[in-house]
Amino acid sequence: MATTRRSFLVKTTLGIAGMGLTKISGAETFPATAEYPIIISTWRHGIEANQAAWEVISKGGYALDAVEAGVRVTEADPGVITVGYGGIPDASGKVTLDACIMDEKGNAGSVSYLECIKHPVSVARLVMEKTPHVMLSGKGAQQFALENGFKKEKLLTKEMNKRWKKWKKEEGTFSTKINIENQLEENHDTVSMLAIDKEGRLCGACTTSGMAFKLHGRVGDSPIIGAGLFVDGEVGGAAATGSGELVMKTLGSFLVVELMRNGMSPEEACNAAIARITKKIPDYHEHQIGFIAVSSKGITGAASLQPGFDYAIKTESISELRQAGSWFKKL
Ligand code: SD4
Repeated sequence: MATTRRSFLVKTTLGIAGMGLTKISGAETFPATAEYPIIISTWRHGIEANQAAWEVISKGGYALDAVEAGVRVTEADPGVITVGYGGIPDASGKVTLDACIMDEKGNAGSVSYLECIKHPVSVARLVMEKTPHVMLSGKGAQQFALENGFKKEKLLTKEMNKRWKKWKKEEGTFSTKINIENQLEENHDTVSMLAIDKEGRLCGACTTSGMAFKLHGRVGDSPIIGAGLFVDGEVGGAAATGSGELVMKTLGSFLVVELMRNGMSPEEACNAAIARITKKIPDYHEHQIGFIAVSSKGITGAASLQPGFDYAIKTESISELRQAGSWFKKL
């Protein structure tokens, strides 16, 4: 895998006595947003997703309806080539989708390796609400969706088919690419959203087409409860984006929420989860990971491994894109 930018480690002491943590540099400093309703989403496509979620929440709606409505916007947008319709296919030319959803009570639903269904997040919600299970995968997930009124649709656009053919000819084997999002190239760019509604109910959702040209059958972190997303309505929620394998090996979102439970702020917890990855995974420098988090009181935080991870925040008074602090700093 080619590393396209030189980076160096920035490690400064966090100042949490005895925790031996490292601080992530480069975060712009914002006043802690201790308010709700609030919505926080990964990447710049989170702005439009937040807007749709806000329409639900501002009218007094449920955070679960809001996160579903929000990420459906990204799923339907062929301009976002890493989520839903128009997503980049796997190595065999098939678009396979992963998604999950979780409510304030800890109920969860998820789908993985789902083909030909445009809104996997809504199927995940049905799994949560209509079955005794948490996760359905592949053909079974598709059958469940069809039985519940979803239609089979072609998700591979002409443009993505062309790109796949080009990739097949020129590369033909999978590789991760750091910070591809900022180079305006395709790779991983999941939308994850956390929202607290007017009644203080915290819910989250996460949906993706996964890594570009992944091996056929590969499932990432996004549909794994505790990896791509975790919500504890009494503590907070967290969600991830980036190289799913690293997030799965460290159960990243669960870790962030547990660190918040033990007293860290959302930002400190995101930083610590990134630090954990650097400690446990030898080739971490070849990947990008981003975490977003919100406490049950509405304080937000984020952190990433490489520079360039941005996330969108929406409250009554603000709608903006913020840059997360990163472990590596751009030279
Ligand atoms: C995955 N985590 O499938 C997803 C991809 C991603 O931003 O998050 N992209 O590994």
